[in-house]
Amino acid sequence: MRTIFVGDVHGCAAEFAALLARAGYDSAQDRLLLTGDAFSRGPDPLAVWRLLRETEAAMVLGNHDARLLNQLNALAKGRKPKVQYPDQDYTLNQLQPVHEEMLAWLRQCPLYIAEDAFLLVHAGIHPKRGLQGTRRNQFLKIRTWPPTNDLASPRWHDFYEPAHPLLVFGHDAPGGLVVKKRDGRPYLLGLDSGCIYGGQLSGYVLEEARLVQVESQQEADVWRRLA
Ligand SMILES: [Mn+2]
Repeated sequence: MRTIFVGDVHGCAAEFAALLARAGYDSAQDRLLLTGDAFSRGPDPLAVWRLLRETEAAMVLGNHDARLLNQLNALAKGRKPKVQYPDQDYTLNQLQPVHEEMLAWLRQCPLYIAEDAFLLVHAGIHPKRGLQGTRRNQFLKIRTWPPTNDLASPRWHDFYEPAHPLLVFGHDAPGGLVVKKRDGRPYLLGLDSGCIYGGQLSGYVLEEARLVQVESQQEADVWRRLA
């Protein structure tokens, strides 16, 4: 069995499918683990959903997924969901046929997945307090350390002392792909390489220590303008 990590898909279904092909994904032998933020913002969240279900992928909850979960919860209760930007209306409309099952699925997505060989989170962990000392909002949104909105600041992982064989995260498209190695093997992998902003979709095959990337088919900044 192989474990294939996939970075933040953000509704980029064609790139997701291309990445699986490039990684040689085989449903009989491989499992998929996603860094979260799979649906929001991009062109085809419904096709991403179908691919996720078809492959029985698992995912940690991202900040966009947490918001989508709140919105789907509101809709399920007959309330109007809180929508901040037009791209969120688009995502909700596209996902209309699967709102109910997606709500149930998102509810069971954890904030982290920890196994002997790796730790998977969406944004990161508290660099000093570690996994157990990380709060929900930090799992979902941490980027810089100390926490600030300044994208030029050092990242949480610049202060992280490796405590897991491999820590995989997403969320930080501005920071780009991060690969930190020890003894020739990655111990820290940031897989959000900004597919939705015209960058790449990144994945990693654990057993082969192999990074897999496909080019984005999105035009830079189209989806940023809607957000
Ligand atoms: Mn995110």
